[in-house]
Amino acid sequence: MLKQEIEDGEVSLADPAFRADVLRGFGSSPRAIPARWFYDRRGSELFEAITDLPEYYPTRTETAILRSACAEVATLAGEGRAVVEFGSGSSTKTPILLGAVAPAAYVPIDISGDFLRDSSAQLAAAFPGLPVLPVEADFMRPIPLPTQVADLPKLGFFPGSTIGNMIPHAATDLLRAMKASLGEGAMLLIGMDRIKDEHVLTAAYDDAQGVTAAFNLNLLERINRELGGTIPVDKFRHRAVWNDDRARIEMHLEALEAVSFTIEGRGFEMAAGETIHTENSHKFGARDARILLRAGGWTPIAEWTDPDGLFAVILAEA
Ligand code: AVI
Repeated sequence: MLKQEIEDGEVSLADPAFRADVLRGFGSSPRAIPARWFYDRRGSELFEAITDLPEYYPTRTETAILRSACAEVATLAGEGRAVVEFGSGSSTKTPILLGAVAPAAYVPIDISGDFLRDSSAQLAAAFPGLPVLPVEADFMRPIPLPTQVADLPKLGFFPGSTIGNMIPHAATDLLRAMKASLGEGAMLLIGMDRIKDEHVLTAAYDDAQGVTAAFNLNLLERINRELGGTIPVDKFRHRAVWNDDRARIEMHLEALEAVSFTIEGRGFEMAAGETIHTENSHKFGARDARILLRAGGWTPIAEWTDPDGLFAVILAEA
C-alpha cells in the first residue's frame, strides 16, 4: 500500500489513500477527514490510553459484560466454531471470549500488520494448541478466510462499539460484508454503546487529562509528518459535541485564529472558528441497535448490558 516518492533528494512515505482523503477532506465543505486515519502508531497508543481513562466507560463496561456473559455465549454458540475478530488491534477482550467458547480456531483480522503480528503471537502463547490464523485486511469488504476454517461454522466478534464510528448506511454495508465473509450458520457477537446522559458522553470524549484532545490533534501531526504539511497544530483545539438529532458524539478540530498552511504543496486557509470534522461515534437505544443489526442481515438472539445500561453486547445469527 505504501508509495515511495523521491523528490529533491528527500524520501517521503505516504499511503496514497491517506493523501487522497486528506486533500479531499480539507478541500470539501464542511471539511472532514475519515476517522480511520487516527490510528498510526502514536494514535493507536493514545487510543489505548483513552481506554484506561476514568471518563471513558465503554472499555471497562464492555469487558465486565463479557466476563459475565461469555459462558452463556458459549452455550448459545455451541462447540467447534472458528472465532473471527474484526479489527483485532491489541484487544484485551479476546482472551475472555476464547477462554469461554474454546473455539476450533481463531482468525484475527486487522489492517495494521504490526498490531496483528504482536497480538497473534500473544494469543497463540496464551492458548497453546489453538490455531491462530491472522489475516491482514480491511474488514470493510468481504474477506476470504483461511482455507483451514472453510468448513467450520464461524462466530464473528466485533467489540468496542466500532460499528458506531460508521454512518448508518456504511454500518449496514459492513454488517452485510461480515455476513458474507462468515458464511452460512454464522453468529456475530457485537458491542454497541448506548445513548445516555449527554454530560457522561461528552466527558468520555473530552477528558480532563486531555488524552482525547491529543488523540484528535495527532491527526494534524500525522499530516505534517507524513504529507509534509505545515499545519500550525497549536492553533487548533479539540471539540467533542453531542449531536442529538443523529444520536452521535462528533469530534472536530477548531481553528483558534485565522490560519494558512500547505499540505503536499497545496495551500489551505481556515478562518477563526472553522472546523474539521474528524469522527462520529454513534450511540444506540436498545431498539435502534436491533434495527441496525436486522438492516445488516442479522437476527439478534440475546443481549447483555451492565447494571446502569451504559453499554450492550448482542449476539445475533445470520
Ligand atoms: C474506536 N472507537 C469505538 C472509539 C469510540 O469511542 O468511538 C474511538 C474514540 N474516539 C475518541 N475516543 C475514542
